[in-house]
Amino acid sequence: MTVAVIDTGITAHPDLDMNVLPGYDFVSDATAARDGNGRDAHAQDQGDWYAAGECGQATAGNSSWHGTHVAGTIAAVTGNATGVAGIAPNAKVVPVRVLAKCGGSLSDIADAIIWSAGGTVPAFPANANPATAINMSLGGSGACGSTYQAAINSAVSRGHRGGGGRQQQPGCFRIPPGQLQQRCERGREQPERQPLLLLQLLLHG
Ligand SMILES: [Ca+2]
Ligand SMILES: [Ca+2]
Repeated sequence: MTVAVIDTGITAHPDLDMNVLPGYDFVSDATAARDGNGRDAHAQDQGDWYAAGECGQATAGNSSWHGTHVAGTIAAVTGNATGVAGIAPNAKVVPVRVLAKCGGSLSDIADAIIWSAGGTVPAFPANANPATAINMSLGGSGACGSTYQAAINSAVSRGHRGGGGRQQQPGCFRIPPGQLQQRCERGREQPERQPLLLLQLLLHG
């Protein structure tokens, strides 16, 4: 199973590195990205810290390193007597960076969804490791707009539709946190089936 983690990117970690595949940085705002450029092939998390008065916050905030946290929860090396065990120990993670200082933009996230699933994003190289699951542990307020929906539809159209697998309803929805583990375990226990595409979208206020 290949899980695209659409989040803040990735940092090197000895309990995770062997399960991380090449990703992409979809953050188009170079200032927010802190890597001196817009989109590029390096999904390194540069930190999303902010000073007091920035990002609509009165007090300063430290970097979350949220993408690495999520990637580790999914695919930390298991059985090595080090750190933690991933809930999907046979999974590989494709880190896709969309969140940086003060959050992320809808257009970056939408393109990242399409790219992660193996779809075409004009002017960008194809993803060599299309996701069988996409994890988006990020939130927002308001309705699911047409840009998001189009991206989700593109991704879901590349998912498995038959053979007993379950197709997620294509749209913005919320999955209770505990269910991700159940879904990953189901994928591991049924290797004869083509994994279904899972979009875990947490788009709620
Ligand atoms: Ca960049
Ligand atoms: Ca470990």
